Amino acid sequence: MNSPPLLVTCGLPYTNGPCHLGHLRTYIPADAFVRYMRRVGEDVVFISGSDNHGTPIVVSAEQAGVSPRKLSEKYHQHFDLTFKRMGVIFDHFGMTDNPTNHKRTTEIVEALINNGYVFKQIVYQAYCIKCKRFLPDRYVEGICPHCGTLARGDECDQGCGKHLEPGEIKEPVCKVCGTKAEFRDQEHYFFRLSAFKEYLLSYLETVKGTSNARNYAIGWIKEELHDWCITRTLEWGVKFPGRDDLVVYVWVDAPIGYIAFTEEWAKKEDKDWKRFWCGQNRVIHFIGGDIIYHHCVFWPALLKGAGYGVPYAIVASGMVKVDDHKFSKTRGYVVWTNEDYLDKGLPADYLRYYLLSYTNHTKELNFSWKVFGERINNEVVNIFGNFVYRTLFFAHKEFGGVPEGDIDPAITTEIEKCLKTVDGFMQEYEFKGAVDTMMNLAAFGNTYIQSNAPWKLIKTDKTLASTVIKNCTQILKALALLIEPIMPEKAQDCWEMLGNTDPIATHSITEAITEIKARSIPLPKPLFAKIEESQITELDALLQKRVAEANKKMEKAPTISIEDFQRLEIKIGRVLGAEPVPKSNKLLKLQVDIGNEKRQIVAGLQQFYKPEEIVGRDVVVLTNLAPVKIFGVESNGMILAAGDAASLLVPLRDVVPGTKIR
Ligand code: B3M
Ligand code: ZN
Repeated sequence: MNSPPLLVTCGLPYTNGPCHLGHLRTYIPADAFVRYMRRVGEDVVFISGSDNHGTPIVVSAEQAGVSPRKLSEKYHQHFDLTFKRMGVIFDHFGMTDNPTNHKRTTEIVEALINNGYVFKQIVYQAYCIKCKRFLPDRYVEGICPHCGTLARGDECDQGCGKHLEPGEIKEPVCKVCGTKAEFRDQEHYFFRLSAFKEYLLSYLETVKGTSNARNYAIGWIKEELHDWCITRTLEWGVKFPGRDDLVVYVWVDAPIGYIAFTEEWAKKEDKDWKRFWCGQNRVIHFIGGDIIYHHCVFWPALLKGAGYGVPYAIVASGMVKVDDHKFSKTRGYVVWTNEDYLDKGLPADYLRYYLLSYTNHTKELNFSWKVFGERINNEVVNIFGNFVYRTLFFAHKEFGGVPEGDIDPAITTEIEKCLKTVDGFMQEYEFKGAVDTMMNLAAFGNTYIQSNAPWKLIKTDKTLASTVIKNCTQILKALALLIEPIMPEKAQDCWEMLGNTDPIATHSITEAITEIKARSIPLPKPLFAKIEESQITELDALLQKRVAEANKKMEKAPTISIEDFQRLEIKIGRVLGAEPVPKSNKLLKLQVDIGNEKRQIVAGLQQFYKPEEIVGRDVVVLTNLAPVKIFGVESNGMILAAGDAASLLVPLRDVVPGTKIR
């Protein structure tokens, strides 16, 4: 049997927030790869969908006051539409909450159970006494046991990046109500991931894709391979077989979505999905660099354990920074695909070009509006656009279109060389190399037309001028065919400007070297519009404003020195007497012993404490505060209390009045 079609997938976006640049960094290269492979004759199926389960969605749905299903449907449509607007065209875009995936997940979990890879175990799970519920994954926050950073329940996202098993997190706090959580035991099911250590090591030696994926994964496996808890106490999700109170962990049913979506596509197209997932296959996963562990360790083990074929390649993209800052929605370092880009009237193709050509696929991409504007104007508009316009304008004016004549063999050789280099890069997921090579051909075209100056030749030797322009249109044809995976819309426009009417995507890239036939062409319009500096300034200002607003929201007190602190004199004081301040329903007048003297202090405690509740108690007093008169009563110091209900600070152990706090 000949090799099966390529099945390319993209990591599934969670349905709890809109599409942003971070998503596009994976989706656009995947789409360009698919387009390219099709145009060199591969049969490719391109699959993705939305990830609907897990606590992030439940938490967001609770906050929005809708059901997780409703929220998922809303964002599912949003992603589907946004990807289309960006020219990312899937053959199928499914939902993990749909019946096909519930069924496939159940089948796979049952297979794992039957094959002996699932065991039951008691775990100590964070539990919130106030909310009266267990706190899976993102319901809990605490300290990472590995590196000590503040972490989410299931991963140390700000620190060491490790996956955390239920019960591992230290000092857990309920994310919903802020209460300190306690650990309670609960029965859960585990996947025996440790049994796959040897298998995974040999699998990862041969898996194709980018080296970052392979190398990280091998490093982790050599360290330690823990069994994975694959159940959660949640309502929302795929039920664990035979247990109504448990669902499977979202990272079980999410990747299984890739299979379920293939099934849905196959049904629509009357094809056999098993060809892609059982036995040898050519499944290529495009993912973000933060989910390598899930795709290179957990997922192949799960497939293997359930008797399925394992992925052929894993392609992991580097992270995105914005203005040299870690991508962060809460800090405002984010670029929203619709709101900040498409809705501003910017062409999808510009962002596609920028994302594909900025740096290598596995490296960090640092987005800034300024560099974006510069690169589009200097490269796309000035090099590519210029060559298109000069060639077509001249061809139209002097010859009414593409003239008759032969192509110079040196030009054909140059194009062939370019095709070969681009192919080498694309096969290796080196998109930047491929785009740069295409742009080099455009630059070559510019040099060629400039040095041959057909606008001069036309006056002396019309035949020679016509040969030069014929060669230029041949280069242009090659460029349009080559650039289609990168800038599909602009490539189509260019194709039509060359006098064609059919879709460029139906043409093989190898047609770049077949002679362009003489034909008439319309008067050309500029293919690309320059991005105005004022627009860049405006877009950048919007970003800066968002960052400033985020900063304000999270505003922290400025750092002070130890000397600053030492200027405060804080002592333990014993309350000797307390009575209401006349005519005030908030204030109490206190007499406080602070060691070597007695102070009168007015404090806003009347609503929270009866005088007899605090007389005799030791409290914390700021003693060097300048005296003031409140309601005509002198106050000489301040009693320290916390929160809206003025909870008084008290020493944990006995100390004598006047003891300094340092
Ligand atoms: N929904 C998103 C992420 O962690 C997650 C991907 C699932 S891929 C099967 O990036
Ligand atoms: Zn709680």
